[in-house]
Amino acid sequence: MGTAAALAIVSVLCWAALAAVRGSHVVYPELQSLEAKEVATELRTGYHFQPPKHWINDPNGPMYYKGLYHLFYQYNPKGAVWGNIIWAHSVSTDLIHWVALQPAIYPTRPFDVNGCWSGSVTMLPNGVPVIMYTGIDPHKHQVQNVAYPANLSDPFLREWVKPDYNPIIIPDRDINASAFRDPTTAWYGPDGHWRLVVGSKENMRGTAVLYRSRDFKKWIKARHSLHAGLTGMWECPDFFPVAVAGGSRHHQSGVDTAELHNRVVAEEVKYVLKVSLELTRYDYYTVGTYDHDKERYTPDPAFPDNDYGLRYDYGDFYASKSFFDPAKKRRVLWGWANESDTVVDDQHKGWAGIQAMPRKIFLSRSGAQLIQWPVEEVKSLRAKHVNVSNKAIKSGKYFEVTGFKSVQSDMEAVFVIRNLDKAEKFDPSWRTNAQGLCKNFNSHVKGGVGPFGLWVLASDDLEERTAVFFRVFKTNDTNYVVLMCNDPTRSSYESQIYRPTFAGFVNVDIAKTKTITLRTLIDHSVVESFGAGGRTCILTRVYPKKAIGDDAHLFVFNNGESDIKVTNLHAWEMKTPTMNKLLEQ
Ligand SMILES: *[C@@H]1O[C@H](CO)[C@@H](O)[C@H](O)[C@H]1NC(C)=O
Ligand SMILES: *[C@@H]1O[C@H](CO)[C@@H](O)[C@H](O)[C@H]1NC(C)=O
Ligand SMILES: *[C@@H]1O[C@H](CO)[C@@H](O)[C@H](O)[C@H]1NC(C)=O
Ligand SMILES: *[C@@H]1O[C@H](CO)[C@@H](O)[C@H](O)[C@H]1NC(C)=O
Ligand SMILES: *[C@H]1O[C@@H](CO)[C@H](O)[C@@H](O)[C@@H]1NC(C)=O
Repeated sequence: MGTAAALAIVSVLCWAALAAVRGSHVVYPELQSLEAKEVATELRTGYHFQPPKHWINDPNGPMYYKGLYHLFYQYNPKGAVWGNIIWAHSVSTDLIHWVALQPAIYPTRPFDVNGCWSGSVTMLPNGVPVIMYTGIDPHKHQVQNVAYPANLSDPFLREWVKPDYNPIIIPDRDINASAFRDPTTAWYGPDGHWRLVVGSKENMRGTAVLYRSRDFKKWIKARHSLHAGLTGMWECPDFFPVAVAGGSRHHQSGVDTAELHNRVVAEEVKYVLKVSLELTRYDYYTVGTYDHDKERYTPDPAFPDNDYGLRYDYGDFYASKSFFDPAKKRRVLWGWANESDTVVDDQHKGWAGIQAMPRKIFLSRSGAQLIQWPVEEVKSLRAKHVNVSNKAIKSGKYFEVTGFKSVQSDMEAVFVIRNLDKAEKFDPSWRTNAQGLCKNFNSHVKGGVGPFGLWVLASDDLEERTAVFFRVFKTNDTNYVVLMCNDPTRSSYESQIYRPTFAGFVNVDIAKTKTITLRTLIDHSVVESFGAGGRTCILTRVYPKKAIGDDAHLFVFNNGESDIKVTNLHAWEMKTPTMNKLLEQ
């Protein structure tokens, strides 16, 4: 079928009542197995993870095994919309260059005949990795299955075997069998039991249903869940330890989930519980304590445990999963960034979805939040470099960073604010609505201190541009609030594109530092920003029409009354790594 015919069908179907939601994805039955004939390259990302074509979503079971990083992910081998879900599999030596292997897990047995959904890997003490994933059975019930490598000597772990004793966890009568998925990595308790949680809901209550097992085969549901909250279905829970400052290990080092039976270690760690909210489509986390005996996780009171909780990322970033990397003693986070264009666009492009750059995560020194930073290996892609130093930007002015191609680049900047007197007054009721605040005070609205920051993927006439910026408000004479925004409302002039002004507050003492840093990874249709050294992160997908290829420009702007100074700005063109080339076998 030609593209025109395919598109005609698409436009008839998409907006018809056929679209339904299954799991948490919109389902287009007629498009699920419509093979992409062509792959549109114009807005494809260069160094973000993606397969050669078709739909991807959640990262699954990331791990390190015998010198290789493994990433599995939810994949539709047959089309560019959600459906036919299997576990695709890729490996890398550096988290940057990827080779695609044959799919690891796909429907073969009654316990996963209707889909192989998300899950995690647990490294058993004998060095054997085991996958636990959600299978969709003949009754469309969500059940949990395990799979083991067929050949432990193969560092690629190409082949996985599903034992006949699957499924190993089935929903009992108290559990909604249509809302019971995404098992976590298991942790080992001092009592010799493995434990893990599965995401679920009871009416509006999201729950992390707890199971325990001695042999990883027979699992028993605990009397109460690990934790629950009134936020609707919890998808993709992730539960892991983080080092605290002042302990015997550096606070930036990762802690292996499996190490936790050791009580000495337990005194030097806090726990993080992250859940993905099916209703609002974002990932939030709390930091707290875990009581092995009572089998309970308790968030520390300082962390809002609700819709206003701290987020890994205030933009397009969902279904994330972390793993402990023993090679570099760090915890690495993967997260899925979906498309913001339409299903018609995705059919046309032949692909949909990327993974955000893997991020190193750790608890901040103060313990108030997690810090995220692109893994250091990203720097290996840096090529042509330009820099700007000590450049003042007066009120209402901007300048272009020239001499390099910014369409696929990495940029780090340090902004200095000399004077905070002009900061606008902050209304305490705005505390819970950074996104709404950024919508009202967008990059075109002149401010006191800020908006200042970048226009990325901008056309030379600035008709198209995505703004990444900061704005400082004053609560009183000594206290300030910093807002970080991503405003894609002028990224292109396609009316159908989803482009909310994403925003988060930044936990910095601006009165003391007078400085704020910004790192932005620009990659054709993704803008991934890390404010204040990774305290606030925002990823956005944008689809410029003019600002593509060599016509994409990078500007620094200041639309506030106070002058701003860029003390240092470094920008690099980024090379294109090997991205999921099929391994010759
Ligand atoms: C297991 O993997 C190793 C390493 O790739 C290989 O040499 C060996 O032939 C494999 N064994 C089987 C039974 O496939
Ligand atoms: C079970 O979950 C499904 C999917 O979210 C929902 O449609 C259904 O109403 C739930 N059933 C009950 C009894 O809550
Ligand atoms: C920044 O660029 C200038 C030239 O514009 C150069 O002399 C200087 O060495 C560069 N600094 C760094 C740190 O690369
Ligand atoms: C300013 O606001 C902060 C935080 O809201 C508060 O702790 C502090 O006491 C206030 N200072 C004054 C002088 O009102
Ligand atoms: C990504 O796409 C946008 C636009 O279609 C939706 O509004 C988001 O809900 C969706 N995000 C996720 C995590 O599915």
